[in-house]
Amino acid sequence: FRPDGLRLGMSLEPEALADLGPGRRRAFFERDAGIDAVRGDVADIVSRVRTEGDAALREFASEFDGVEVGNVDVTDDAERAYEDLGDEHREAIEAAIENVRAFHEAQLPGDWTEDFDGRELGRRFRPIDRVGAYVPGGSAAYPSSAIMTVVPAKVAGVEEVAVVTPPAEEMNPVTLAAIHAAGADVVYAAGGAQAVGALAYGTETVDRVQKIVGPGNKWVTAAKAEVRGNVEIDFLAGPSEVCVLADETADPAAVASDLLAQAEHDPNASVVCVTDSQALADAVCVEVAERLPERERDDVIKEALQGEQSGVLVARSMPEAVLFAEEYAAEHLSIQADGDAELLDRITNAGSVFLGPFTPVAAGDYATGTNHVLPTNATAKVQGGLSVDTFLRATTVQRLDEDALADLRETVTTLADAEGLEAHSASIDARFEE
Ligand code: HSO
Ligand code: ZN
Repeated sequence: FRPDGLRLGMSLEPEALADLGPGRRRAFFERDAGIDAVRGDVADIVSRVRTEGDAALREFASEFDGVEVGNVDVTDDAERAYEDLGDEHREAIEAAIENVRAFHEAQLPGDWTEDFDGRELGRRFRPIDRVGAYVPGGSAAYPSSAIMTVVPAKVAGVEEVAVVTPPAEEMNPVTLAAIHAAGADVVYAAGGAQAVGALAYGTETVDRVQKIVGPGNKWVTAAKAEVRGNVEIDFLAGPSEVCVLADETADPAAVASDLLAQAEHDPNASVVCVTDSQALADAVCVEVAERLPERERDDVIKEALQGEQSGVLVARSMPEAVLFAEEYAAEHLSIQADGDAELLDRITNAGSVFLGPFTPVAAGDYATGTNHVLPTNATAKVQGGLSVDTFLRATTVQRLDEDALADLRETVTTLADAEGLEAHSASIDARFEE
């Protein structure tokens, strides 16, 4: 990071996209979750949990969270937290759950069968049995992440959803309540790499799961990378990102506030505005400077804004700005520009897209209904975020009648013979023996 205090006030200034050097382009395009630095330590933690079970969970809770954990299983505490919750929080949680459930129910694929020239072929979708979700605690609490992980799993029909969330002297009651309200079957007070290890291998208390999902810090993410292969994972999610693609019609205050919002997640968050308008870029920087001191988490925000991975960039044209956004492949892409739908038509790489002046990214973070567990580090080029698909697997099904098999006979036996697999051919021919 550029050291704090070297500049007076806020340092954000518009930069010409065309002038970015190779190092700076790399900072934008090859964002890094920082997991390599902790891989070794994480491997040790996971292996200790694997061999020592609950005892290791307790020891790491004491060492890293500064908490002496009594019961690792806090399912009942989550239910109690829900019952004790004030109306305001309960209503907000229920409203968010409702919207997330509706959107994810709409994604449920139906089983289908179709006739392909006499071959009856189809796909059926069934849920995974046991899933684990990581719900972060730490400097911010994340009840919303409980909703975004548990609700889609339950909509998909997952029988047993286990949630792990970091222990604390006083666990965040809203997080616990949201975990319960979202429909978790069991809740464990475990955080960090050790929680991922417990879900992957099981302990005396924690039943192992078949797939681990959810966001986390670099320790959690490195642990997911470590256990991948033994257990399925969703993907490796890094610090939050937003790219705002804007033109001169955008409201600078709205753009600035979206940048400030995602920047407050993490000092390594990457927040970018790319625009063809020098006037808008100038105005966004002014708004950022004016609004930053009003924000509670201004220290985190400032670090994120000062990082090489953040900036306000001026392109020579909207097509050039679009190319940047496409290469950046944002977790969140906000388009605040005239003809936003046409601009979107030229974009293929984004985790979630927010169109127009009244669609702040924060609305999707909590309550539009879309999922906020999204691909970062430009992995939006190859995958989408959490959805009901994450919790389903597809099985294909086929049935042939005699004529359909007769039609296929020559094709199959020729290829089987070419592979030297004569018994395969014979299994076809057997159906035609007198
Ligand atoms: N923007 C985050 C999700 C979140 N925001 C949770 C607020 N709470 C995902 O990158
Ligand atoms: Zn957010």
